[in-house]
Amino acid sequence: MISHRPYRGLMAAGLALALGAPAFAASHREAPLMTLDPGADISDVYAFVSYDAANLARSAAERKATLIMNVVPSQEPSSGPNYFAFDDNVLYQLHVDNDRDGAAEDLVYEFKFETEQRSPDQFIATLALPPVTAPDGPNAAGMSRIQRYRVTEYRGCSFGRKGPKKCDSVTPLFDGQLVPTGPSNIGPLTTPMYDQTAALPSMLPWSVAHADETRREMGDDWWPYGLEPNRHVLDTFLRYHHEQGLSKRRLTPEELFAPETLSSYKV
Ligand SMILES: [Ca+2]
Ligand SMILES: [Ca+2]
Repeated sequence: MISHRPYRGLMAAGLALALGAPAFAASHREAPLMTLDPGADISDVYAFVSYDAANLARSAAERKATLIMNVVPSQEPSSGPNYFAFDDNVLYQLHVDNDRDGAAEDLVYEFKFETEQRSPDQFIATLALPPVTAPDGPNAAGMSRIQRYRVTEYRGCSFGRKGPKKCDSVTPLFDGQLVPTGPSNIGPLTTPMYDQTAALPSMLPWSVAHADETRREMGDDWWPYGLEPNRHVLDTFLRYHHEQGLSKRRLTPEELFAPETLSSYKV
């Protein structure tokens, strides 16, 4: 993490081709002081070739990649009613090393957030009155807090404490316009039609179709949460584990979790 003023800088560096880069990496709650600043705390960073059929049909050189940065780590889905937000004072950057020289400055995507608190008297960030069916505008009237962001693409810059310099190009994406973040997926009463409400439609044009296809193949809840919905998967894994000699006896799914976890949380 690099400090900038007035922004605190947060960058996920060395994506894709510089996995050996020593200085910056993602981790969950990796240092005591970092726990005081969850909006600037990276958890996971992902980079992969987008796997929709249209992209895979392109030549290797023409394929597009998906980059994902997660922040505000180790939160529970039930930690409402005011859910998690990005920080206007953090400079979020994804750094990419395209030429494998260990300097992840060939391509940088920078995200700056602006938060609007529209209803100061509403102490819950999102209410179902009326239900939220759009990320912004009249159909987002139930949201007292709306976060929007701008994205800037930097190519061929060198980055120092004062920011980028000597760039080949600096391009504001989305025509430099603010883009609304999706609301938290609170539930069907507050955020019905969540696929259409959240960031999916404003990201990639095929994302909604991809989600529809996934739902047809895997049902409405393709990441089931909790021990019971996943019991058969865990039990099968433990059976394989035992059959292949990796465990001395066949463990039960409950034995994978600390007893305190099972009593305190829906695991
Ligand atoms: Ca972290
Ligand atoms: Ca490089």
